[in-house]
Amino acid sequence: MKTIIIDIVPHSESRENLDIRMVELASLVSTYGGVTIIKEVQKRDTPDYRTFIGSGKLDELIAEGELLGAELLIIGNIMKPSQIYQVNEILREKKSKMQAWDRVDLILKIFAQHANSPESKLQIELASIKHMGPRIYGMGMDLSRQGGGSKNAKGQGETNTEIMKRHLREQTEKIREKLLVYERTRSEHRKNRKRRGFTTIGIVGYTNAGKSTLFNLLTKKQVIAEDKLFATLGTHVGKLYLANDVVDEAVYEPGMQILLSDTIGFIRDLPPNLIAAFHSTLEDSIESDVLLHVIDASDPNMIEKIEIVEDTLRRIEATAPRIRVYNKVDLPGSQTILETDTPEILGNVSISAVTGEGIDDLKELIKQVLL
Ligand SMILES: Nc1nc2c(ncn2[C@@H]2O[C@H](COP(=O)(O)OP(=O)(O)OP(=O)(O)O)[C@@H](O)[C@H]2O)c(=O)[nH]1
Ligand SMILES: [Mg+2]
Repeated sequence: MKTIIIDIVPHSESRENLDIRMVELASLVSTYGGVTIIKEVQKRDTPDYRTFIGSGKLDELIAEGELLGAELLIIGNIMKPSQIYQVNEILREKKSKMQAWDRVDLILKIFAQHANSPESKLQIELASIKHMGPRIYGMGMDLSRQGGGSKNAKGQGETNTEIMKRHLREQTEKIREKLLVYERTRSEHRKNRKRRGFTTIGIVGYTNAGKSTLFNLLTKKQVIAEDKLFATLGTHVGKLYLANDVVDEAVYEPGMQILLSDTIGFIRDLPPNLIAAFHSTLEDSIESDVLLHVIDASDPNMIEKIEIVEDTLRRIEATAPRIRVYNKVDLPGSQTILETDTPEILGNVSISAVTGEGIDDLKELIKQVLL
């Protein structure tokens, strides 16, 4: 799918940040299966009220899209429902083949592609209603203006917008109820694990940091790990094998078992609604005794991504102490450990989940932290 991407940034944004944002946006597009044919950056301090990008720029992009046969226009920002609605209206009026999505639309589409459990499907449905709902009200308003509307049983008029809102509210309720069942099951499982004396470790981190690769290495499981954003959407739990040449199992408290969980990754600018929708999936990590924060040390934007993860953890109230795992040190240019005196950070370790370098150090650290 030929795609045009445009990112709107304030004049103050640094050159470096611009590049980083663009690389991430392009990799979201390719994760979705799109082929980026035009990348544009527009510098403006306040987005256009009506269309976010401004009608001049939009016209330009529509013309370019027409010429190159583009089907998708991705705006790398979070737009107001009315703005994205307007842009799509303009595309329709100009008979463009393109559809416009904002950043959240794109992430939701990727989530929908990767969702393979009934629970994650429900979570995405919920997040989509939250995100798309107001846009649908917008369409409802248009219909009302065209003289729509109907009467309810009591004979009182109910506008299309009201009907739409009520319908979405009911949908949301239904999904919430279904999700609650999963949430209860998860919470039962957690209680069982506690009763059986399991210690739990949750793997968290930015998307594509290597969480699933590390999970597979430590649990000998085979969760899909690939160079795509949001390859993992559900939660996987496996037993952590601590015994190896360095850590003598006899020294390790016998009978103490550790469960490791791998889950969905974080990304910048995740709207709270989206995070909330994934709450039950994230709960296994939130409620862990210890967190492993996996960091891609080869990423030039490592420090900012660490901050985004910390911020997201705060937002979901995941307060467990954590070990920072600097991954991908086999890659050239990978950075060293960022020293920190935050008391919740129990330790730092450099590893490669691919070559196995540093894994013994990590296990040793886990042992020290847990015993
Ligand atoms: N060179 C190198 N590549 C790695 C390492 N760890 C993971 N990768 C690669 O990084 C990519 C992402 O790995 P995943 O394990 O899927 O990352 P993730 O954090 O689970 O990503 P999501 O589930 O998509 O959020 C894959 O292509 C891995 O092969 C490492 O230590 N070194
Ligand atoms: Mg993963």
